[in-house]
Amino acid sequence: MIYLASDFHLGMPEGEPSKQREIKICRWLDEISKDATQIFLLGDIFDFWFEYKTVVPKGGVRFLGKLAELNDKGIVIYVCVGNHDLWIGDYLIKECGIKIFREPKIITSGNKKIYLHHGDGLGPGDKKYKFLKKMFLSPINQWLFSRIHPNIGVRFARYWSKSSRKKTPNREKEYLGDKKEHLTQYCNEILNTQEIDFFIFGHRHLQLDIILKNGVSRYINLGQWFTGSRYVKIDNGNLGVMEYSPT
Ligand SMILES: [Mn+2]
Repeated sequence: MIYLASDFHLGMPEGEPSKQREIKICRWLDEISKDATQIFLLGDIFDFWFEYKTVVPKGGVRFLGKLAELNDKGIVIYVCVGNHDLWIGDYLIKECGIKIFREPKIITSGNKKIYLHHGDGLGPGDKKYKFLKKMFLSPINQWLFSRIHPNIGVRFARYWSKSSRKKTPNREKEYLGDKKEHLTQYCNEILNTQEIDFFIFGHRHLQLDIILKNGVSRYINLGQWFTGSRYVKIDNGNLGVMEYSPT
């Protein structure tokens, strides 16, 4: 059984709300671990993450421990790096045994082809972000950032993450239509050259299940776990969109 979820944004807001969300995520992971063979977390698992050579940000201990535990049980856990945690390095790989991917990944289940990514920087537009992403991923810039004391660097990054969210408070609320949504446009573009049954993304923070232009393929957006708890379960090509409600 394959399970997918996205956009936990652990660490935001700091303190209790994030901790409660972390506990809920761990319970969900426990629940699905009963029959999961693979788990895909499609990005922004942390609201901010940076690995200094010998230091990682505080927080997320239960969650990281749970990933390590499930990995030890033999469940394969993949994390697609999102725009909020694009500085994930090899700490999670070494400590928790997870597999990281940054480019879109196509998997198969039964006879279905499934296209996975966080969703940032795909499709037309968003030029400013695409430029920023290049800057953020430049090794020299990462090296420079790592020279700043973590107390200052991490605080600055959290502040920036918070203020960038404030600038676009309404962007997440509604679907803008097939012609305006970058990810829908992107899926339809991909369908011109490839046969894909399901596209699954996060990033948009809006739960979506859209039939694409060929009339059969679907674009599913996993939404976010601030207020939602959507996940997808795939069993031999059969896809179910579910909501986790702890019992
Ligand atoms: Mn996000």
